[in-house]
Amino acid sequence: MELFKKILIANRGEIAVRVIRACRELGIKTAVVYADVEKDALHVRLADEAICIGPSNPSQSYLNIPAIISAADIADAEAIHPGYGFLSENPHFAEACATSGITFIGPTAETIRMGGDKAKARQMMKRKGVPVVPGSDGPVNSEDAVIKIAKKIGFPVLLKASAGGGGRGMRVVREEQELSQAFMMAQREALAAFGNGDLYVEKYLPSIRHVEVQVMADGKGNVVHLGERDCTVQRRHQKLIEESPSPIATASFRKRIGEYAVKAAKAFKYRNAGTIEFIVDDDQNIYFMEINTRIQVEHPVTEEITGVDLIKEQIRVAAGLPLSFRQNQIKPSGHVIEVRVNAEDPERFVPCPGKLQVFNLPGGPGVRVDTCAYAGWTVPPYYDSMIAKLIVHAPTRDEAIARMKRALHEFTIEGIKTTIPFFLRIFNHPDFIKGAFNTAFVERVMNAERQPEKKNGNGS
Ligand code: MV4
Repeated sequence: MELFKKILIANRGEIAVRVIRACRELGIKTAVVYADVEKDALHVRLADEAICIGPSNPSQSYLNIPAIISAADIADAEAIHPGYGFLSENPHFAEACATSGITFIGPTAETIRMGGDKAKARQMMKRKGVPVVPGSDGPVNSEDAVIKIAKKIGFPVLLKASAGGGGRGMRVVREEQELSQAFMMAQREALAAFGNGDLYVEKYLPSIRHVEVQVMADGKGNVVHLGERDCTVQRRHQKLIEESPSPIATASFRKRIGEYAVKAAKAFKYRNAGTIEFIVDDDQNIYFMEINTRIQVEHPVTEEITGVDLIKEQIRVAAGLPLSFRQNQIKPSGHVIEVRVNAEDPERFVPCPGKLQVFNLPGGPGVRVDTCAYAGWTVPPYYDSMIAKLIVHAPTRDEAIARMKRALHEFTIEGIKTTIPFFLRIFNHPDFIKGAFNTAFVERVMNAERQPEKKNGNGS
């Protein structure tokens, strides 16, 4: 079976550039779409063809399904790569591609739909023997049902929106008196935000890490996991640093989490690159959270540690080829750390778009930069503020941290503020160096710096 002659890339920024690179190496022509304000974007310059599909507002361009399908028709592309964000997890888009005879480079619309229904996904995982946090079996449709569960598992509990995800639409309930109001508000908010008011309940775990597993599946029964990524360093559900192996991972932990991930992917009849997201408590208990049915921002961490090109593999399996590797051929080596360089004020994490007067990349051994930025480019205010990912690879975690600090020092950006100074503080922090942190780490560090007289500024 042969690969595609031409792929349309329905995205922008560094991920569009990343997909162009994979296509060029595979001998596949590329067409990209762009918003009128992005004529000078790198993805437009690097692609074989570029089609303007609308104005800056994403709903009229990068989220505009008819415009993208038309662009694929005009370009005569056989397949669409959706990247991440935008339409990448939209089952209607996957169906629209199928209807137009275009291959969607991703899982089936049905898998996307199942993954998007967090209450159902949780229920299915429980049934298949993948551990979930104690809580409801599927959605809960009344306050009384929540009370019954909370009495069994104990307070605090967490109300989560079934159509939410990534931390959106969650509410902690600390005691029974809070429940009635919390339930109604959470339901109303979920309905307004996602058009679906379904909620489910979990025991609230106060101290956790976020550890996810990359999987790759060909839809012919082959499912391989490519190790974990620890994404615990985040702020307000925005990941800031990702690394592999997880600093907490022992050999038995890695075996366990990998097996859970493969079991989960098989239950979803998975095809494509995917991520199984878990939370891990202080006793190393692993709980399934969500499945992400797209390529993720942090995929280079796994590419560097395994040597597998995940974008090429996505394209191959979408073309109907079997996976090009088996589980026993995946041999993770060394330690990889990625940071997301955002055009943001590092004190307050607010977007800081503008013109890049200077943009000098780090290099040398073990350094990779995935970016859409260049000197003279203006970061547009309409999209995500991430302008580059800096990924370092070294034999050990300590060496990876030293290499990251070296690379951050080399990285010179002038004209806008970026998160680089923030990262230098983190990589010098004793708790980061020890690997001893949970999801509250960033807030704790920022509070401690704001109130230096307080020794324990954890905000609680
Ligand atoms: C939780 C939790 C504590 N207990 N579930 C937030 C994102 C979503 N995927 C799951 N999230 C959480 N679920 C229970 N039962 C705490 C979080 C959470 C979190 C999870 C991963 C990474 C960062 C986080 C930050 C705050 C809360």
